[in-house]
Amino acid sequence: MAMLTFERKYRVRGGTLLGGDLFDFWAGPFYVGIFGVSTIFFAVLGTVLIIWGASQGPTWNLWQINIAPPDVSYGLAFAPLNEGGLWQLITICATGAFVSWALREVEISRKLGIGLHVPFAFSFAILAYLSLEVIRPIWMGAWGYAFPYGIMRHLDWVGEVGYAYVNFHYNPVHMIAASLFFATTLALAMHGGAILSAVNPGKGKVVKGAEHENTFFRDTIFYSIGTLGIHRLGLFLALSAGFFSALCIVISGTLWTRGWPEWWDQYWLNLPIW
Ligand code: 07D
Ligand code: 07D
Repeated sequence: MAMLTFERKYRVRGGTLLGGDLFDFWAGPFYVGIFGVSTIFFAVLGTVLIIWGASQGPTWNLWQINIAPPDVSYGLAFAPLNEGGLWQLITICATGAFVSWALREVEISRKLGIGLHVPFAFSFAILAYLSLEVIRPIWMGAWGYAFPYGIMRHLDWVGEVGYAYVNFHYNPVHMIAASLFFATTLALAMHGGAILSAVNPGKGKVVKGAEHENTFFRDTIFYSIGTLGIHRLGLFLALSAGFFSALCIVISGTLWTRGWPEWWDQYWLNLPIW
């Protein structure tokens, strides 16, 4: 079915989670929906608040704009706008926009009658964000432990938090997460390469299919995971990377408060083989 015919057939009312027919329409190619409206509301409000925060700061340089969370002394209380209150409102807007976006993806998937894999995947990014900005700060007792909104400043935060635990590379869960990120890029590179090599073999050559791709992997590594399997593996690797990232930061400062290299000393030095 040609794309335009397909879209006409499937762009029908229904499948919404909230609000029934309200906002159940398209603006050009974009589905609106109640969650499209709430995404725009939170995203615009959050952006205005960032611009307001920037106007209160010393610079308009995009890279240096910084909107910091409240000082740790405020604990989990609301802070005055210019002392972290803006950061708190922006965090509410960001969470509202991310969750609205995920729910809009759910509504579109339901309309199409496809699985919820995409919103499920995006929810792992939201989980990682919330682990940094909400779960860990609440667990540690102050919003001041969250990362600040600034392109360069948030990198300083990652560095500072990394060194606060002496060497973050020794965090075993960070090791798993980093390995999973590497594994994800390896899988995508091999998958993208395999597909292109078969369907885009060069001018004048016959396009090949799944049998060729499967045989390539059986010949090189004895095993081909298959056409569906590679997508399952890719999704699994990527979601695991996000999950273990969220876990590695959430346990730092909560379950483990000392330097991460020390974590290994607990049992490594006590192994009976020494
Ligand atoms: C390619 C999809 C497109 C998305 C893009 C991001 C904004 C923010 C904000 C003006 C892959 C658009 C950015 C809308 C504008 C203001 C205030 C996704 C793609 C292009 N980071 N981070 C970046 C965010 C955290 C870290 C770049 C967001 C954690 C490191 C961009 C979040 C930690 C490095 C950015 C977030 C961390 C970056 C490119 C939220 C651990 C880099 C991102 C909401 C996860 C890299 C100058 C990219 C860089 C970079 C955005 C959180 C670490 C500005 C929105 C606190 C080490 N981060 N980041 O391409 O060059 O992502 O920084 O959680 O080296 Mg970051
Ligand atoms: C949080 C982003 C969520 C995004 C959302 C969507 C918009 C819309 C609109 C484009 C999680 C936003 C959308 C804004 C955009 C338009 C139109 C993603 C998030 C909801 N580290 N480290 C990680 C490595 C070191 C440290 C994760 C490697 C040092 C700390 C990953 C190395 C020290 C933290 C990772 C390395 C250190 C991390 C990040 C190498 C510093 C975290 C990925 C090779 C001295 C963070 C949950 C991630 C984390 C994290 C990898 C080095 C510290 C596994 C490969 C040793 C403090 N590091 N790291 O989580 O776990 O993405 O966050 O050296 O907090 Mg690390």
